[in-house]
Amino acid sequence: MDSIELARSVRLTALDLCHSKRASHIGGAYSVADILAVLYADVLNISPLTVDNPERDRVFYSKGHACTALYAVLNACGYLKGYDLLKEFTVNGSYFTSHVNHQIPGVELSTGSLGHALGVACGTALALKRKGNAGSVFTIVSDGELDEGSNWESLLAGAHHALDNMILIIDYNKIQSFGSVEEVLALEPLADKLRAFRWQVTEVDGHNHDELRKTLAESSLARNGLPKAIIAHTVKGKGVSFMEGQLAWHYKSPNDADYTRARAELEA
Ligand SMILES: Cc1ncc(C[n+]2csc(CCOP(=O)(O)OP(=O)(O)O)c2C)c(N)n1
Ligand SMILES: [Mg+2]
Repeated sequence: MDSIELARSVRLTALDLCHSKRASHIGGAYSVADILAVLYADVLNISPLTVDNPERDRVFYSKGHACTALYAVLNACGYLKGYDLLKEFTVNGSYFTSHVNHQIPGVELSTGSLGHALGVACGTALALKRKGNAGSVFTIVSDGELDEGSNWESLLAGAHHALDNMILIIDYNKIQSFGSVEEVLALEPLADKLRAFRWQVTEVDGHNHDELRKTLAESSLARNGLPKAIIAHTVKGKGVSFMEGQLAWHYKSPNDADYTRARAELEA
């Protein structure tokens, strides 16, 4: 499956999951869908057979509330053999909790309490460097999540330890739970802040697969003493017209009518 088909499949599966289980956070799943699709289709040195290989690339998915997108990409890429994601999602006792669970094959860290994965990823990247391990460490954070001070401590540490095997991807959809990022707690000028923290910064259209592929691949290869931050400009709810840029779809679950309309748009 190419990255475009994979992204469509991720959005369709997230829609099924959120609709059938009355689950939340479809807006944040849709803003990150293209990033995940390009990573898993074209960039990562990992496969269902190498999830435990020490030399693998790592993905730390910090925005654990948007679990449906991660579960969907792992499912489409064959990591979840023996599981029935659609049936098991949110069922009591199943691994497929409504925030990301590390017991699932291919998941490095349980997340959902925002602000924790970047620190763990930096520690992992430092350990890999010390061992001479070639793996890259990708971390995906949301923009509202950057309100958590723990991220800024991790940014300091990443630069201090020259973690050039670290690639931070910011899903900059400009919306958090209860308002826009700029009105709740402004991040701008974000690129300048990251550069001042001594991270190499690239800004991309987070829905343009060619741009994502090029930037992610180059960032993974460049071992130049600098950790990399990719600011991916995205749209919350991307792919479904009535969800795009709408705060309500941070939390809202699609009803039957929403489901039918969204499915038709995604399949068109
Ligand atoms: C530590 C912590 N505080 C609060 C929450 C509740 N919460 C869930 S999602 C969210 C913010 C969502 O906005 P953003 O981080 O921008 O994510 P995205 O737009 O990608 O969905 C919050 C505050 C949480 N999960 N963890
Ligand atoms: Mg956001």
